[in-house]
Amino acid sequence: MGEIKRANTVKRIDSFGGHHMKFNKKETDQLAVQIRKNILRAIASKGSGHVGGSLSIADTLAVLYQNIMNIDPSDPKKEDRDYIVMSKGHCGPAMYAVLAAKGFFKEEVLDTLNQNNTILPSHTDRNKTPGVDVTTGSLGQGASLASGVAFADKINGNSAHTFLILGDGELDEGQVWESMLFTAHQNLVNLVTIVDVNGKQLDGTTDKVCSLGNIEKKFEAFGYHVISVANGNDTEKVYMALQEAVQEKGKPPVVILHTVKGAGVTTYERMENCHSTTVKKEDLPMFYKELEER
Ligand SMILES: Cc1ncc(C[n+]2csc(CCOP(=O)(O)OP(=O)(O)O)c2C)c(N)n1
Repeated sequence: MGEIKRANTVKRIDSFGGHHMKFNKKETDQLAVQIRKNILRAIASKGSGHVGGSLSIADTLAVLYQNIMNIDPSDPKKEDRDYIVMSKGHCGPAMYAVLAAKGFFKEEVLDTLNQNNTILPSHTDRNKTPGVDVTTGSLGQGASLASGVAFADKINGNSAHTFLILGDGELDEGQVWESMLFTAHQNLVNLVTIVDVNGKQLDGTTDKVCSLGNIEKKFEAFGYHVISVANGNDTEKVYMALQEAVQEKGKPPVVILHTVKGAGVTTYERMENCHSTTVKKEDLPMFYKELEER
């Protein structure tokens, strides 16, 4: 964990994008389209992968990287950066898609997804990819890691935010609820939790596998400031929610996004199970066309 440590008392000045930048929906939607194309391209290079949960979180990643996060593609380790923890680490392709679109590395690298000696392993790994700060893949662990990063920042007086992305299926992990107890107990308002509620997990709907009940009420009961977004694939709605979250000073914020698994590509939206599936190279032009038109 040594490298995760930051210097003490790094203070954010006015460079924090989201607070001062006007939201440009067209630009953000264009980035979301590019992210989706990159996800499909990367997975097609391997033949199959985690399509559904990568596509459902694409709009949020566009908003975070375009409008909210303090990051610098030319200096991925800059000291006062915000951290992002893709706790549903199987959605590595979504992270690589946005990082490539933002220039952390060349888009051609996407074609090496999950191959030998790649810098883009199936699940996110902080030792391999520029822009990835936390290694994930074992569901639930990212939640504790994110709480730890935010706690360290609080102790050290750093004003950066940590953005934690959880899947709804991932909420079946007990470790998530332990980290929530801790986050509320330490009042980590610098930790912005985001839950991608696409209603499906690996082998069925979350209702069928292990019902979560009312996710909003559960977070509220744990002491969170709950922001629920009915259409979590609308960049403007997501932006407004994240703005509220980063400005929240009373309780740890959580943004609960109701999304569609496979969002943006009809073939995957309609598929009963698009969690991990094939993407054929020959279908890419058709998918790209749909993305540009929608
Ligand atoms: C501890 C652990 N158990 C099981 C798995 C296998 N697994 C990978 S993805 C997944 C489903 C996750 O569903 P969700 O969090 O809703 O992700 P999304 O639908 O957004 O892709 C499971 C069970 C895992 N990676 N880690």
